[in-house]
Amino acid sequence: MQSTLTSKQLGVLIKNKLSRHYGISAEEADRKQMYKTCARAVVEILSDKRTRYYQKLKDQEKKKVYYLCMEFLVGRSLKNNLYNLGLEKEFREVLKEWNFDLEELYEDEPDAGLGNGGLGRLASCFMDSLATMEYPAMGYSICYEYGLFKQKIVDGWQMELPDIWLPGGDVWLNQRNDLAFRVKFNGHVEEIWTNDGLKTNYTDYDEVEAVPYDMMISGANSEGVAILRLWRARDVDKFDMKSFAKGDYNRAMNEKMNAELICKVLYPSDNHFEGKTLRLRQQYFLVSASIQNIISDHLQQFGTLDNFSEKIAIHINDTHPALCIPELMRILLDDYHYSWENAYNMVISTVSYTNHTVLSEALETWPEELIKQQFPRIYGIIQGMNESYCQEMWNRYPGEWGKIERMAIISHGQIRMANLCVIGSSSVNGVSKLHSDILKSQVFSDFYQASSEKFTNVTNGFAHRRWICQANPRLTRLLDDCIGEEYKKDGRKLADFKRYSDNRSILRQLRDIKLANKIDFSNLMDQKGVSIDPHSIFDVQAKRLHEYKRQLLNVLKIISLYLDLKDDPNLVMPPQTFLFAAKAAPGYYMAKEVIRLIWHLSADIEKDPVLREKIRVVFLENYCVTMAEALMPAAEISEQISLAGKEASGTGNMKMMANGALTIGTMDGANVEIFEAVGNENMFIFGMSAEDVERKWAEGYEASSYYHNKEKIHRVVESLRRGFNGESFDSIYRYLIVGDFGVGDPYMCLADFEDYLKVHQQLLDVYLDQHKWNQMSLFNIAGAERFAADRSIMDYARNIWNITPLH
Ligand code: 26Q
Repeated sequence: MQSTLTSKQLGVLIKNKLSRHYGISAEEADRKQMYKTCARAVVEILSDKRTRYYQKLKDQEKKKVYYLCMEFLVGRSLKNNLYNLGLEKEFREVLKEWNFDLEELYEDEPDAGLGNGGLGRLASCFMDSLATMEYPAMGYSICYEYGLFKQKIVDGWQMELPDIWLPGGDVWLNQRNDLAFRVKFNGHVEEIWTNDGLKTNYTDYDEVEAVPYDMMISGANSEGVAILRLWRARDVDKFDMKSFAKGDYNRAMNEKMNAELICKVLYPSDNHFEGKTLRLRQQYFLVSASIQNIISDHLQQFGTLDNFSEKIAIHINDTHPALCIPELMRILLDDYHYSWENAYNMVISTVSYTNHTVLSEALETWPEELIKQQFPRIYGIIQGMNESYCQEMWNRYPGEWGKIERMAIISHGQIRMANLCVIGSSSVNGVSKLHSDILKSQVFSDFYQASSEKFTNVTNGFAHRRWICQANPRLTRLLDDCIGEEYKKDGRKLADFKRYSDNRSILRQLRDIKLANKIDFSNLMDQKGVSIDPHSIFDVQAKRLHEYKRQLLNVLKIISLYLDLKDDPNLVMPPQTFLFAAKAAPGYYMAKEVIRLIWHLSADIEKDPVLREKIRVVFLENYCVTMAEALMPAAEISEQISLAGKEASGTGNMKMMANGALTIGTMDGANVEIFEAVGNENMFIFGMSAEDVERKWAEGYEASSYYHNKEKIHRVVESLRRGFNGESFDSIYRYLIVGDFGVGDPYMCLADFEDYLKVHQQLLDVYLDQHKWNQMSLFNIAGAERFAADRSIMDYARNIWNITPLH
C-alpha cells in the first residue's frame, strides 16, 4: 500500500516542521535545513505506518526473526524511503514550488557507513526485503559514532579520515530512552549452594547502559516497516563527585569516556580478524542488549519463555555476534531458572548462523583469559557447553581425539567462535553454492559428518529495487515498457526480458542507456576533478582491497597492455578506462601498496599522450554505497577475479550484471551461479577452479618458475622493479616472487595471469561487435532474476527461520 498523501498535505507537514525546528518559512530555508526537514517529514510518515504495522504484527502473534549483525551498510535513506513509500513525485512537486530540487537535497545526506563491505551491505539489502515482504523482523546493530573511515589518497598513499555522519544522519534515528538496558562487564563470579541448589553470584562488575536508536526502513509498495535498532553506550551515572570537588575533572569524567568508547568507531578490517579487547566488548554489548530486549518483549507479549523458540528466531550474521549463544543461556539459567538441558535446547533451536568467509585469518578466536576477565559468567557457560559437547562426541567417536579436539570450542587457550556458532545453533549456511560446499567438505567437515542436517546454503542477493530501479532509472523505464512492473515485486520476472534478445531496437536502447549512464558518471567525477572519457570501455573493479580479491592481477594485466603499447604505439585497441574503487584496512601494508601502484601507474599513463588515448587507470577515492549507486549503472565490464575458493559469494558481481555489465571472472563464489544463469556464451570465465587451486598447492606452487619461464610474466614483473611515475614497487615484486615465508604469490596471480590476458582479449573482440555485446548484456540483466534479495530472504524464512509474512 503506497502512502496516500497529497502534495498539499505534504506542504503543510513540511512548513510546520520548518517552523518548529528553525522558526522559518519554506522560502527562508537553505538546502541543508530543507533536507533535514524532508527527512523529518518522512520519519513522521514512517512512524504512522509503523504504528499500524506493529499493531497488525502484535495481533497476529507470529514468529519473528531478529537479525544480529555488527555492521549495516545502510547508505542514504531519503531517496530509498521516498521511493518505497511511493512519495517521490509528491515531494518533488512541493519542493519545486519553493525552488528546491529533490535530487539536490538527496546529495546533502551523508551515507550511514556502519559497515565495511559485503557483509554489512547484505544485511541492509535484507532489511529492505523483510520490510517489503512483510516478514515480522527486526535488525540489531551498533550506532557507531564514526562509521567506516573516509579515504583520501595523497601521492598514492591512502589516508584515513573520520567519518562524521551523525550531523545529517541523525534525523533518521529515534532515541528510545524507555527501552534502555544495562550490560555488565568484568567482575567476579562465585558459585554458592543455596536451598534451591547451586547458584552463581556475580559481583564487582562494571555497568554500561545501552540505549536504542531506531531507524525505520519502509517496505516498497507494502504495509511493512522494518526497524533497525542501533545501540549506543551511555555511562551509568558514575560521575565521581569526590574527584570533581578536588578539581580532578579528568578523573571525574573517566568512567563516562570508557562507556562511550564502546560505540565510538567501527573496526575497519574486512575479512580479517583483529583481536582487540574493545572489539570484543562491542560484540558483547550488541549481543547482551539485544537479547535482553528480545526477552523482555517476548515476556510482555506472552508472559512466559516456555514458547520462546516457537515464536523467535535469532540469526547471527557471521560469528561476530556469537556471544548471543552463551548470553541467552545465561539469562535462561540465572534469571529464569531453566535447567541446563532445557536452556541448551531452547538456545540451539532459536539460533541460526551464516558463515561469510573461509579465509583462515578471518576466523575469530579469542584468548580464554580475555573472555574470562571481560565476562566471567559467559566464560563459565562456554566452558560448560564445551564440556558437554566434547562428552557427547566422545561417546559417539570414542578414542578419536584429533577429531574431538578440532570440534571443541576451547582449545590451546583459545575460544573458537565458529565452533561455538555451529554447536550453539540449529542451522549453518554459506552464502553461495560453492561456498556452502566448501564449508561442508573442508572448514566444518567434522561437524558436517556429525550433524549434516544443520548445513544448508542460501545464496546471497541484492535489493533490486534499490540497485536497479532507484540507481538506474533509464534501465527501469525500458524494463517497465518491455516486461511491465511486476518484476519490482517479484524479481524472478526479470527473466521475461530474455524475450527481447533479438529485438534490435531494444538492444540499441540498452546501449544508449549505458552510454547515458557513463556520461552521468563522468560528469559526477568531473565535479570532483577526475576526468573520464565516457566513450571508452568502463572496466570496473570496485570492492574492498584484499590480496585474495586480486586487484593486483588486474593491475598486472593493465601493465601488460601498457608495455604492449609502449613497444608499439600503433597497436589497435579500443579505448579502455580501468576504474578501481577500494578501501584498504588501515594497517594492511600490501593492500596499501597495491593502491599506491594503481595510483602511480595511473599518473605514469597520464603523462604519455599516446598511451592515455587507449588505456587510462582511475582510482576512485572513498568508495561507498552512494558512489556504488552511480558506478554500477555505468559499468560495462565487471571484474570478479578472486582466487577460486576464496570469495564466499560476492554481491557487487550481482549488482553489476543486473545493470548490464558483463563479468570477467573466476569460478568462485556466486560467479559460479552467474555462470549457470547466463551460460558460457554470456560471460568471460578464466583461470583455475577451486579444485585446481587445491591440487596446485598440493603439487607445490612456485611463483618464481612462472617468472623465469613465462616471457610475458617476466616482463610485467620486471617492470614493477623499474617502477612507474618514478616509484619502484620492489615490495610487490618481492611479494610475488620471494614471499614472506618462502611462499611467493600466495593468491596465485601468476598462475592465472596468462588465461586472464587471453580472455580479456576475447572480451575486447566481442566488444567491437556491438549487437552481440548488447545481447549478452541483456541476458545478464535477465539472468540477475535469481539474485534478488527477496529470494534469499524467502529461502531463509522457509528453510531456516520457519517464519511467514503477515497477512
Ligand atoms: C572480525 C573481528 C574483528 C574485527 C573485524 C572483523 C570482521 C569484520 C568484517 C571480519 C569480517 C568482516 C566482513 C566480512 C565480509 O564482508 N564478507 C563478505 O560477505 C559477503 C556477504 O556474504 C560476501 O559476498 C563476500 O564474499 C564476503 O567476503
